[in-house]
Amino acid sequence: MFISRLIIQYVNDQTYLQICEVIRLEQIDAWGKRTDKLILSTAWPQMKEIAAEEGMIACGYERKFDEWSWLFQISKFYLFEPSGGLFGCPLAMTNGAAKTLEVLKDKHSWVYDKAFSRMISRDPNTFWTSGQWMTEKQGGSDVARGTETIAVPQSDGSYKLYGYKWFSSSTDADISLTLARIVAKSGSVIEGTKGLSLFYLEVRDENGIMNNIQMLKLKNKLGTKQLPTAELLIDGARAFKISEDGRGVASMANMLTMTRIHTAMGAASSMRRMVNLARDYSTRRKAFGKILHQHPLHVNTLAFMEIETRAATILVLEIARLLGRQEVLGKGKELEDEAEVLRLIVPLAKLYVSKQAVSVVSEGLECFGGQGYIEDTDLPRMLRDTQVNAIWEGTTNILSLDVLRAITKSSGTVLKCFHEDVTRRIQAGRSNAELQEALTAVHQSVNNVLGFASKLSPGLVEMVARDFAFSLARIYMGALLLEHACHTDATQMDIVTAKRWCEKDLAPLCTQGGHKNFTQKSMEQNLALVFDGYLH
Ligand code: UCC
Ligand code: FAD
Repeated sequence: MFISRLIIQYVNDQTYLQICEVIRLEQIDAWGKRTDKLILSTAWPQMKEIAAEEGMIACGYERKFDEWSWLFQISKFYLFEPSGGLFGCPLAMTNGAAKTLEVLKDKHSWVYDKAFSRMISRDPNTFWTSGQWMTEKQGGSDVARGTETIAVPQSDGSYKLYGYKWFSSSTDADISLTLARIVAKSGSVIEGTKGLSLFYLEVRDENGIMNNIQMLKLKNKLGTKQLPTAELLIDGARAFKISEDGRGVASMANMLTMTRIHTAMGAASSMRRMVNLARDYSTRRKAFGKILHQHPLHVNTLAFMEIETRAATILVLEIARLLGRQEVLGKGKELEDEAEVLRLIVPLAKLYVSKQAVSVVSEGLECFGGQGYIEDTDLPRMLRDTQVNAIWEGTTNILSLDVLRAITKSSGTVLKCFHEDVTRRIQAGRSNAELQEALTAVHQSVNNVLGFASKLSPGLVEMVARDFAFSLARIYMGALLLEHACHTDATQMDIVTAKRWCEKDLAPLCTQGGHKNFTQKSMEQNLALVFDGYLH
């Protein structure tokens, strides 16, 4: 029922191309009045209705399935996403905002009472979505130095915000969480991360009048065309502080965690959609007198895509399972260790699956030959939309640095928990002769990578961060696939998937150069190489 609704919705709106054509911003009406009216696809508000009725956000918070509720929700999004016309983007931010408000509920009960209940509403008339405004012109990665928006305290306890938000994806959202610096009586602000606080604001009042926010421009983007991403001038918007002073970034971390999970899940689901389409095409298209699937080379290509997709999917679903356990099962050593692992694998999933998806979706286009490049097929749109996952919610490098942050903050216990977790998961494979080689590969890779990291000089850690993170991601996916292949319900293809994944190079960081490639000298060479003949 759920999927068929989406498909009908999709067909009613005819094609994505039409969706893209209709989106525009009408800033001023015929009589000169500023309206900042977004003219979106007709499907867009209907997607909001469907999202509410389906309880896309609600199902995570109603906890109907106890610790399995997040797994249920993320699985539902996995199905929703490829047909959801990118409405998954505002929903991701709504999920993140709901999580943030839920955590802060005791300290900011009225905001929680007002906004949380609307974000988890199943009634389209009361359902609210949220934006997430972090990026300013000066920096989307380096938010601490890049944020110039200020918050002027008002006598009633509220604040007026002034600033310029450079990217706002969910511009039609009802509310937003955003960062700003509080202006002291002296007129000064605190620079850096310690000066940032988190604010809640409503984008429009009950009459639809903008909260002193102007939409200056819709971004002209490579993809995500139907998503209204705008530049916003905030000129005295009424807002409410929902974090301790100077704890804005830390308080927003709950939102980032959730939206990064959504990003990884969305990327995995785009891989699944592409693989399914390419597989189907391979049963219809003929070349050299045979149907495509009769060509072993073509099927080998599809098999690579299938394995990448399975690995990405199992990682995302495991994250959702662990998240549910954290929320519902309370405390204990096992859960504390799981929390450490979860902190690590969320950025790993976001950074790795986003990259995998670009590769798999791109390969998928090629599986359609020339048709894969033709807009009318809607296939190029999929590649464009996939590309963004590596950028928004933190780029690959920034997420790699977040992996380092997680390790540093825990004084290394994260890696210990990671090692134990991987070791435990692959144990089951010991009794399965078919999986021995795979098991050894995971076992050796995790030891090699963690051994490598422990010997790295501090000055080189940042340079290695991305390769290190990629290796950890591949190892963890290998452990999950192996564990899955040992399950009593596992199929022969689950075993094949685990073997193929684990028997490729899980830790190129160590095998392809390793310490040799990451030295002070190679760091200097990198600079010389990149700027060879460019800087004099
Ligand atoms: O792109 C965006 C939305 C697009 C739409 C998304 C839709 C997705 C759905 C798709 C479905 C298809 S919104 C913008 C996203 N922007 C980012 O992700 C920012 C990227 N930059 C970073 O992540 C940076 O690393 C920053 C901003 C976090 C760095 O900030 P700081 O202030 O320089 O970092 P600090 O000083 O290291 O961290 C400040 C505090 C620390 O807490 P305390 O003080 O307790 O030690 C950190 O531990 O924040 C904490 N913290 C975290 N905690 C920082 N990052 C995290 C984290 N990831 N988890 C927990
Ligand atoms: P920069 O920070 O300038 O990064 C440029 C390059 O430098 C990147 O490759 C980066 O990896 C690299 N780099 C930066 N710092 C380091 C470092 N320390 N070490 C190594 N490499 C580094 N933001 C919002 O707040 N809300 C939104 O709703 C939103 N929607 C978006 C929608 C779209 C379609 C897009 C494309 C972006 C959106 N963003 C949004 C902004 C997005 O989150 C940022 O663009 C992103 O976080 C990167 O920031 P930046 O553009 O300033 O890049």
